[in-house]
Amino acid sequence: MKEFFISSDGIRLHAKLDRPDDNVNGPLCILVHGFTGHMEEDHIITVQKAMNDAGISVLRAEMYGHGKSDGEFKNHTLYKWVTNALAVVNYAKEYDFVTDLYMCGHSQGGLLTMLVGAMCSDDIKGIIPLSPAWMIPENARDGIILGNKFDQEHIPSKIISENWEISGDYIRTAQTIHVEDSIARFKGKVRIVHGDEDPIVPFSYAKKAVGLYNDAELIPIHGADHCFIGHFDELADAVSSFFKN
Ligand code: FER
Repeated sequence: MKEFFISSDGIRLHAKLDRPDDNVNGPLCILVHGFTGHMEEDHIITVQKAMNDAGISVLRAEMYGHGKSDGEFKNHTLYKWVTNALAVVNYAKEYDFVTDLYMCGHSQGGLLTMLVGAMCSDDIKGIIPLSPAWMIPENARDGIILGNKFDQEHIPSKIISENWEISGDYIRTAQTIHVEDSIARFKGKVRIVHGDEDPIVPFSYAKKAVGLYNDAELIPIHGADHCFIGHFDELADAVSSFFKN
């Protein structure tokens, strides 16, 4: 494992690279956590190990305001995350050992994967959104953020929840994003992995996305919640089998 920082417009992004074999060229997958998440969460580690076992190098990166990266949580936005993820893609493209590039992310990181995959479809061969929270922009337009209501036409300066506080700019920027456009633009392979008992991101969104993508499949994890607790073996299989075809 190598630990380092990737620069993104003056912001330091904390990153870790895990390679199955330092002497072998092969694919690399960028892996990103969700809203309030970080790179050491159990479901993220499960995915990293499963990919390494399948011969895939994994570059975990923490986005603005998360983990050990720069920035405050309350100031993060999807725009900042997109800028950060583009910096990570550009960083990964510089590695001599990489044959093919993939991207995987959980929840808000899954939404990020859908957006950045579309922006970089010449460079990213396939994407693996895990419980992707792609209803965030639609919810922002409807005045909802993770179950908290606000006036969508008069966005407050901040939104305060039990466990977090976020600037109104998170909402302002999220409202401009139309994920269907990104879905239509990505022509590579897509595998969505989603628990059918996810109480945070409805499973119905995974079914809808798979129907809209050019080349997508859904791996449902029966009985699993948002973070696949108690279902890590199925999560690992769902991810590693993507690379075996
Ligand atoms: C929301 C629903 C889900 C939301 C965020 C999420 C910020 C993402 C959760 C996660 O990344 O785990 O309304 O608003």
